[in-house]
Amino acid sequence: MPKTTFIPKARQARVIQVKKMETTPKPPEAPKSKSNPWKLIAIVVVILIVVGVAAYILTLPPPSTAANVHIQDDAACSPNDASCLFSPASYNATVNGSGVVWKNDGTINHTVATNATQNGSLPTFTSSNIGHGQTYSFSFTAAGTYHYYCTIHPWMKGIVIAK
Ligand SMILES: [Cu+2]
Repeated sequence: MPKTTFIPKARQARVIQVKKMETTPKPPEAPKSKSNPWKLIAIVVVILIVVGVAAYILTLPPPSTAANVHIQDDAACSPNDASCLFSPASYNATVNGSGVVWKNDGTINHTVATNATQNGSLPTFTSSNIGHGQTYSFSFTAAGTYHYYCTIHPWMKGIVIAK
């Protein structure tokens, strides 16, 4: 059974009054000024430029992750696994230039450590574990050929030639 709302007479009159007020014709709106299509195009172009520049900036790799030597692996690195390596195996660095950056593009931890036996009196360095996506950098201050390897996977070897 539908609900019927009881409206007292006095209120009914008011409702009618309000309804009457609503039906009064609205004054005609002021004619809209014709929008300039070039203005719209200019706004769209500006938005596209802003979005484009933002997208470009966001896709740029942060400078800290710019790597010189990439560490790669197959997630296993069983002994003498050739797919676990430093790329390039030999890298030319500038003495007192910007440091050489190793980046782990693999999935498991690696290290970068100088082979003191092969390098003689050259400065030494040993990184801590470099996890997936992490970097390690070393600045070369003495010219020479630096043999290095991964302490976790000692068959992974590389060379930095600092000149
Ligand atoms: Cu390793």
